[in-house]
This record gives sequence, C-alpha cells and structure tokens, in this order.
Amino acid sequence: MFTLFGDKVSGNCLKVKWVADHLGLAYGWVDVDVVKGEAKAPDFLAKFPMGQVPAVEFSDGRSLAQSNALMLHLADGSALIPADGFARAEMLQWLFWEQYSHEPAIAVRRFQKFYLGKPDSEIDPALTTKGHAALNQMEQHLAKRDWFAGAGLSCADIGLVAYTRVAHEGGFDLAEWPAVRGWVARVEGALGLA
Ligand SMILES: N[C@@H](CCC(=O)N[C@@H](CS)C(=O)NCC(=O)O)C(=O)O
Repeated sequence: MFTLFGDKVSGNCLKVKWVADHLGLAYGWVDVDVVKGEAKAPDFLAKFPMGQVPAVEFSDGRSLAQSNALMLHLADGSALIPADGFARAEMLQWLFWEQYSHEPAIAVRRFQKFYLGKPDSEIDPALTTKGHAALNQMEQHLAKRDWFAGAGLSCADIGLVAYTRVAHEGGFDLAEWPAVRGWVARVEGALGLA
C-alpha cells in the first residue's frame, strides 16, 4: 500500500497511476494542484524535497519521486520490465530519451498552449522543432516494431504514451505520424484507456 501524490492533468503522474492500475496495486491518491503551486507548499516539500509530482509515500515512511523511477519501482518483477537484459536496456534507453528529448518539448508545449493558453506566437519555436524530431524518431522505430522494448508492453511504452496521446493539445497533429498513432491505440488498448 502506498500513497500517490499527483495531478491528473500531468502525464508524468498518469504514467505511475497507469502502472499501478495495470498491475492491480493497492494505493491511495492525493490531488496536488501544480498550477496553484501546491507542489511547492512547505508541507509538501517537507515530504518531497524535489517539489514536484508524481511523488509516492510508502507505508514504511520512505518516499520516492520522478515518474520513471516510480514506474520502475512499482513494476519491479512484473512483465512491464522485460526479463531479457538487452530488452530491459532498450526500455531504459527510451525512458532516458523520453525525459531529455520528448517530454521537455511535447509536454512543455502542451502546458503552455493548453493550460496557460499562450498563443503560438508566444511559444518558443524550438519546442515545435524538438517535438517534431521526437515524433519522427518514434515513427522510425514504430515502423518496424509494435512496442518500444522487447515483445510486448513495457514501462517504455507507458512512459512515452503519457504525453504522446495528448500531443495534439500542444499543437502536434498525430495524423503526420501514422505508426505513432497506431501504437498509441495499441497501448491505450493494453491499459484499458481507449
Ligand atoms: N522529471 C520529473 C518531472 C516532474 C514534473 O515536471 N512535474 C510537474 C508536473 S508534470 C510538477 O510537479 N510541476 C510543479 C512544479 O514544478 O512546481 C518526472 O518525470 O516526474
């Protein structure tokens, strides 16, 4: 049993929720409104010094943050982490890539456009360029493979689908990336989100 602190508009938080739900883990959910600054409130920072969600408090009092670390911890020993060493490394490859080359463009542009309501003219064009490059990279992989790592759904797919399935809210129309669109549907089906 653990408590997941999160905001349901955050793909990073949903990644962790989806892993827990998929694996049938027992947990409680505490809403943290990031737009209102609740992740920077003193009581939250006392528990979670990184000041971000998702964050988890376990029943023994230990705490952990960072979406991909949380997914990997909750999924430890399950089929969401490939048993084969190479496939496991591939999963990690895509999770590290997601945090550096995908989320900082696609999630950030979505936040600025959809949640802050910024007009396109006020959004850094580099986010569009970087987001397109990320989707192109995914398209190339998914033209040959059904999943990001190994032979089935893994934490890599869950990590990457979180912001890809809502990329249109950030101005990235997935019609341009048909293999990505097909994969999103596949992952949504596997997680029961569709
Ligand atoms: N690298 C972190 C990013 C977490 C993150 O950016 N969280 C955002 C919500 S998506 C947040 O808590 N923002 C509020 C803030 O920084 O005050 C992860 O993957 O968990």
